[in-house]
Amino acid sequence: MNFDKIAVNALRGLSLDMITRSKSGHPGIALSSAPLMYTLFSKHLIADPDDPNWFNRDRFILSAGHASSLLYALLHLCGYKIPLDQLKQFRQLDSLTPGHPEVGHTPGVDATSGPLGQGIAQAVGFAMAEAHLQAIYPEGEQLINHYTYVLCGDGCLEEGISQEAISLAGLQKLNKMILLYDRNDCTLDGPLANSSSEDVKGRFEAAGWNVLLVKDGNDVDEIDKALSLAKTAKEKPTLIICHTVIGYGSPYAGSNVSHGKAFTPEEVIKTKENLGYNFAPFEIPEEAYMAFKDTFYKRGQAAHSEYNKTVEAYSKNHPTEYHLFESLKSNNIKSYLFDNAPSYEEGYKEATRNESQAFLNLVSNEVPNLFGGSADVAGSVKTSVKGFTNFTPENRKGQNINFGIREFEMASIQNGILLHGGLRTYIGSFLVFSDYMKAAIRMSAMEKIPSIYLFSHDSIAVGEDGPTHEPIEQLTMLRTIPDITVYRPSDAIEICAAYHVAFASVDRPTCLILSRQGLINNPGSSYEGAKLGGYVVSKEVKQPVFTLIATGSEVESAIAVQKALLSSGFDTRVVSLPSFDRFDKLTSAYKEEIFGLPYEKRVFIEMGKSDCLYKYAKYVIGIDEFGASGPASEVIKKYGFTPEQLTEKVLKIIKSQN
Ligand SMILES: Cc1ncc(C[n+]2csc(CCOP(=O)(O)OP(=O)(O)O)c2C)c(N)n1
Repeated sequence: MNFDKIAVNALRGLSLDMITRSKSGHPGIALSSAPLMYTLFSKHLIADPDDPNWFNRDRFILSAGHASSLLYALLHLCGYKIPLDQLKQFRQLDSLTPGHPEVGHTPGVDATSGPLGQGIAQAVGFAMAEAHLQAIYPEGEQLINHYTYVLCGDGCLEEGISQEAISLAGLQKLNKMILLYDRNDCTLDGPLANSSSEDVKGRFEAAGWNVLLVKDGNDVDEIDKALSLAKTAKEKPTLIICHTVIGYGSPYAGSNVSHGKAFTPEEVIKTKENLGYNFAPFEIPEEAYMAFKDTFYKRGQAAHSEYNKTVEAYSKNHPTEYHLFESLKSNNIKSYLFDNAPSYEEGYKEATRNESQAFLNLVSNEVPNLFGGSADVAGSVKTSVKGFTNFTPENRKGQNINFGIREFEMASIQNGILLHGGLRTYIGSFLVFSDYMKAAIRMSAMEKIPSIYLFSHDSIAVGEDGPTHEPIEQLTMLRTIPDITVYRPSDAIEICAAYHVAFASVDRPTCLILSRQGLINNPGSSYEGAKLGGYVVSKEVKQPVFTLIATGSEVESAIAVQKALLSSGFDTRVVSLPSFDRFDKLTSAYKEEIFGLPYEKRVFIEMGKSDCLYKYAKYVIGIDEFGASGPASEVIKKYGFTPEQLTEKVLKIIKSQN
């Protein structure tokens, strides 16, 4: 019996039933992509629905995340623990079937997707992780050896990040990355031709990809052949352009109207009739399940048990490496890392970007699975690690990734690598360019992964490069992203604490904000205090009249102000607040104790946008305009941040209060 047709139609029918029931979703691509997804899962992809996180499974990333109904329907038919009832709850609160796929929430979903382009971008990270892991273990292909499949639509390829992604995947010859492109020639607003006239084939070929063509995206055999061919590629990633019809079979076939319109029940009946699939809503023919049971399920089970045997033999042949592999499969490296700060001589002075590099070197000695790099600013952000070689097609063991000037893709790759598992990562750029990465940083927070962002050149002290390179609002931007940790350490001791927090995390990204200029170790600097997020770094002599709060390089300045104020007869306290999000989690009693004085008697000093600082202090000395180009000391003076200028400003505030 030919299960192909019935299974494809079951996917289409179920997707429509889900969307129509919830009165929300995207039927157009579900109808056009069903044969692609069916062919991939029934004939190629290897995974085990009984163990959805099996480490050596093929990964699948739905870059066109709006096709979620199709993915959930597919996973259900494939035997993942997504009951039919959950398909009926599509897009409803607390269901297993949210609007767009969410990793860690729905079994079988390997990455969160929906923001177009980011799925392809993350997939590059998955493919890199696979290649690197295979290389760092002896006979590593026994431990890790799988494909990374992606499905995208026209929209993903219009997004700029897709270009960064394909360019890097081509350079790195990621031959086990296979991108299925549902070319239905429509986007949300209309025909693709309204917004793109590009030669996609030429574009991918120029980036070093194989390009295969499926002329009829309804032809399962043609798709099957293309996938088989793609898997034989030795040197290049493969794009399979599949010509399809948006809204296939529906009254809106070929029109963008089908893109995001929940069909009426009558329209669903009509579509099913056209497809020759006459089943009631959520009625599923047994053959549709069989179509996956005898193929996908059996293949996955056999592969998984074969893998278990191979790995058992491996554990005997390479016990040490096997143990390491097992222990690093989760992102957990909690057991290790600086439980104390190193001791420093009095007056020790260093840029926190240099301190960061020193810690990276230390981490690399202890963490054998470190993998990272920067967006062409390794020399400035200090992300190069002693002994690391470059990750290249010829040297898959290399731990240093040259991301090139592709910040957004770099951040997405990091997300992909961590979602894949088995490796710890870091990436570096200038703080001001965190804007380019914002969407991926946000994604890492939602994906609950321990991405580490090293952002140097953290203020107007950048100087000569001028306003385009001087971060003003970026700290605020990062601090407002939920579920990430942001650290702006003031010296070597605080950065040690920040490194500890970053590498101890298993489910939360961390941004480390680093200075370019040298910062002196503050005598009262505290490793434990910094870990908490805030503490008294310089006590009052007797009875403070004001509390000065600062972060990063401004802590040093605040302490200088404190000294100057004392000589004018004003006793103050200085609080260092390297991490707002960590500090905010502490009890109000602790926080009040640290501040010592009420809100009205506090001033916050930071060389950045002032808005979010009012949370802690009634008075803020910040910068609410773009910076200026000139030598750092002059720029700092222009904005009134020399210790003398700050003293004058704080004095004025204190006097106005008393
Ligand atoms: C970054 C981003 N911008 C916009 C959207 C909103 N959006 C969702 S689907 C879509 C059109 C995508 O077109 P295509 O990939 O061809 O999908 P199809 O029309 O075939 O469903 C848009 C604009 C989004 N999800 N992500």
